[in-house]
Amino acid sequence: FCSINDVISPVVESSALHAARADLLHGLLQPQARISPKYLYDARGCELFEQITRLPEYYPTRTEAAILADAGPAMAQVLQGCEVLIELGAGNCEKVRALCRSLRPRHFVGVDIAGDFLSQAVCRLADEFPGLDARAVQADITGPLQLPPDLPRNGRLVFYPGSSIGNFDPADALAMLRRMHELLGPDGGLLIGIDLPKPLQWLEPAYDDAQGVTARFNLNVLSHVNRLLGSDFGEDDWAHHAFFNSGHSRIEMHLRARRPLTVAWPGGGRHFAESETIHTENSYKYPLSQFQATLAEAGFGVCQVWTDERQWFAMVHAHA
Ligand code: AVI
Repeated sequence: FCSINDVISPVVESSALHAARADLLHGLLQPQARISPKYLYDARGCELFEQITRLPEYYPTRTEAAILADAGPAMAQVLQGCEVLIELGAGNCEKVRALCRSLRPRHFVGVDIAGDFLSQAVCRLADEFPGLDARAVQADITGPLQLPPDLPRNGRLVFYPGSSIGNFDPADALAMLRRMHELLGPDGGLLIGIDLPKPLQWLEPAYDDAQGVTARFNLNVLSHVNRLLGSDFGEDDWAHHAFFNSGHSRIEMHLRARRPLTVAWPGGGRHFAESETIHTENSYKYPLSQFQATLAEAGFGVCQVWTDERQWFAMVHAHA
């Protein structure tokens, strides 16, 4: 069944809004202004991200899907015994379908910050897999996670696809992996997707596509911020800017002021010089050995890795 009414919100809405405002103000007032990438995902942002995943330049989604399809039988062998599938950042629950088909888990918990979008996706999954106990948990996965208390602890597999771990700075990624480890019993595991380093000619267009969908995705964060903060950012005043920072092995997304401008919000504001930027996202491209070392630091054991022919993307399985 699908427990659409069972969406768990960890905080009452008003305190969540208060925390979001404080977080946004803190970021906007730094010398290098920043907006956390989690604000990219309002309803419109989720739609735009779905469009990104279908762009010819955006290789991660289809490369990962191909690995999941090709290595499906081998993965099913390694992951057998998994009865409880927990997907973090589940979104439209598209990627977990293949695993549900091969593993036939009894329980599925999708966790995502976008509650309505998630609930609908979980309902569709429940329709497709009769007998699956499918639940939606609305939560910010960057914080402590409360799973339904009656969820069995044995046989858990945390599924974190899409290389979303790459959107966290290394220290935060380590902290997240540690929290994932805490969700698992001794027989649990993690199946995680990571995007590997590759030549610039493929990397940069994936974050600056010809149709301008990624630009719209990046600019849309300003409308979301306006709604949360009561600010007066104008999308036309800003330009999308994405580049690979090789020193940090990450794509950086910024919004660059097209002219000198002042943005106001209740109780304050900030002046931006022409070309000054707001940093909106990092997307780290981890060498495999470095990521495996991070997993070990987070408490995970022996890993199995599946990758594509070009070694652009990897699915890593780690034991608790
Ligand atoms: C969700 N995340 C893994 C995407 C990425 O590739 O870092 C977000 C994204 N940003 C721009 N395009 C896609």
